[in-house]
Amino acid sequence: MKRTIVALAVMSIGLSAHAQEMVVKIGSVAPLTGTISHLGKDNENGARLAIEDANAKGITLGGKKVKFELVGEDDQADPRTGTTVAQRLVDAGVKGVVGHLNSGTTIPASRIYNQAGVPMISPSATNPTLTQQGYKGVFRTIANDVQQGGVLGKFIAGDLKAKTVAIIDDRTAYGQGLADETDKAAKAAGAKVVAREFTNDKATDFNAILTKIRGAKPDVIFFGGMDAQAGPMVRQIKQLGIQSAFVTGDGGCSPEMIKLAGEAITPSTYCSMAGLPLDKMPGGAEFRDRYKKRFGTDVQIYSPYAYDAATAIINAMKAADSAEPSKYLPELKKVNFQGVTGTIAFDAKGDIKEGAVTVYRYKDGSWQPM
Ligand code: ABU
Repeated sequence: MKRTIVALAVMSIGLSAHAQEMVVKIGSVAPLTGTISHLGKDNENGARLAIEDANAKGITLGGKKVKFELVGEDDQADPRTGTTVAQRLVDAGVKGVVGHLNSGTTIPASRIYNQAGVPMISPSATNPTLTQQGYKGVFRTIANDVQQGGVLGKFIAGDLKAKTVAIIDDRTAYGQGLADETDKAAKAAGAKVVAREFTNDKATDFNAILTKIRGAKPDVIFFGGMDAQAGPMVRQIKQLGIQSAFVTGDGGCSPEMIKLAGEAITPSTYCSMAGLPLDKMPGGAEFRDRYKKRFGTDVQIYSPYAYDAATAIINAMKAADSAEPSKYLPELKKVNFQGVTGTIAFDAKGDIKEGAVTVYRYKDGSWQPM
């Protein structure tokens, strides 16, 4: 009899502890299929690690123990799919979103989240328009392409002393936007843009546009687009015997780009990153090791920024003692903490306050910060 009473008491304590647990869903959206799924998975892994860390801490909100749950969606890097999955996340009741990866999906999806009052932080979308729309719950943990293109233009005309540059973009919001900013800055720094060509974000054959560019003999070829195109482009530049240096932005600044370019990549290949080198980030070395241990792969590009984005959402919820977007959004605007990538604090528009840009050169099998 005594034993039964004790067992019932233990069960009821267990049940009431369980009843007090609250599940808080956080969305993560990126292309998980297609040519840049390696980058999408990297973003999701970053957000997942932050959520696992928060759950290990045993956070309570409004007196209830919280279990954060990641709800992953695949937007296939496609703007239309991006808005469809954004609505799906809103309908699933997510309280915040880490994503999307591409500017071309993030900008249209941000309208859905804004209408639903769900805060979103992109760890990778760099097109300036994202934070210029006047949406109150839109943020990013990475520098934007006005900053990145400004640095690249100066780098091409100044450091590389290029007199002439040919510019190619993939016609996405990111690729075209970064190409425009780089074009402007390179001209302002004294270089001449001798060709302006475009492709798309599914292409793998660039022979026609490269053959046209070969005739102009530019000192530098700049490409605004992702690693899935930049890698094969570098191979074809070599095959056509073009001697120009090759420069691209953060979308091509991955280990995957080196793999795709193969033996065609040389120390005249450069890329930029809208942030600090992983080793120079305050939490970079530790993140690299923990990421490898947890997922068995190396960091591609944006996972540290995704980690910080998810942590910013969770920290704002803690400060508000609530997971309700209307309650924690004012706290999200005020976050100020040392993240993996640096200080995480946003300006009035939602851009990261201390955005950095790093230029890398390919050397000895990896990207080396210059
Ligand atoms: N920042 C490059 C990749 C993501 C994007 O902005 O489209």
